[in-house]
Amino acid sequence: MKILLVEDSATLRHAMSQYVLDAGHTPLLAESGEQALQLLEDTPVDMIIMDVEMPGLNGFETTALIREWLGSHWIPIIFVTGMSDDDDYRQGIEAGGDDYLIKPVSKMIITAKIRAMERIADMRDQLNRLNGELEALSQLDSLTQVLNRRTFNEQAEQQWLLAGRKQTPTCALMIDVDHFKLYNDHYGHPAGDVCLKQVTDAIKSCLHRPFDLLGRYGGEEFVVLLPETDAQGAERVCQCIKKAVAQLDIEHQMSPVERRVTVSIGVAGCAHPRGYSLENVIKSADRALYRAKHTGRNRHVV
Ligand code: GH3
Ligand code: MG
Ligand code: MG
Ligand code: MG
Ligand code: MG
Repeated sequence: MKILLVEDSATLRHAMSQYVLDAGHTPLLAESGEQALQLLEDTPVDMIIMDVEMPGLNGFETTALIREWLGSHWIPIIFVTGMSDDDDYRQGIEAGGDDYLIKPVSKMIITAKIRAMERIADMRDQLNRLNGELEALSQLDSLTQVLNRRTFNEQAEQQWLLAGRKQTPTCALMIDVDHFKLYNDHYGHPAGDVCLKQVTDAIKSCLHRPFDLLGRYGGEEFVVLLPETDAQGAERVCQCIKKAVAQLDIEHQMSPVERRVTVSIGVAGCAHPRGYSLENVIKSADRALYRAKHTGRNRHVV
């Protein structure tokens, strides 16, 4: 760990710096609160050991400023001070300190306190990692691992606004598996799940750009947003998806369309998006999908 020592007495600074080194960490030194703040601007540290009585900013003031500056990023701050009143102790904790040691402090105590704070910092890291994983999970549909409806809407809205500003054509596709209820009824729900995953992969294989968005909109319904794509581009993507689904060659004996799984696609919004809301374009893709269903399925309709 990088440990910042803020201490105006040169003797103490060097003694503590040796303790920190002996404990296997890297000491960084500041003679004043001001110097500490300056150093923190371009050097991330893992822990701070802070004197209280110093010329200029005192340790409490410095700590309060550091806490404000770091926001929700917590690092341990330990006061080491000659001020031994109960009220000083209270003030130190109030200012944002995590521990309060009264001078003289032995090497053993400092080493043990560093170890205790290190353990808490490890827990913080673990929590942050878990939070990151949860955040990622909460954006995805658990079966297909594509964006869930909420996240699709959020990200699509951003792309849509950008497309409006840049006046670039953007298309939306609604994709729905044909006669999927019959598929489930005949092959069972678990087989239906496998089928949905395969259809997802087929759709994905036709989306090549990092800003193309794919979401699971409902049970067997997917939605795609294609920024910077005109009607011809959308046509190519639809052909690709139909071909990729056909190549999956998933048997569907009960389907009156074909004896394999097919999809219908509704396309909308390919003109430049000024004046249209994303919601309207998706509704319009849904209406086109309805027409695809009612004109025989296994097709795309604009
Ligand atoms: P259409 O061609 O008109 O779209 O007919 P359909 O049978 O596909 O449409 P319908 O909306 O009647 O049925 C959709 C079916 O999708 C019903 C539902 O049980 C199934 N489904 C929805 N979500 C899942 C899922 O996560 N897994 C499985 N296996 N089935 C699902
Ligand atoms: Mg001092
Ligand atoms: Mg339906
Ligand atoms: Mg369907
Ligand atoms: Mg449906």
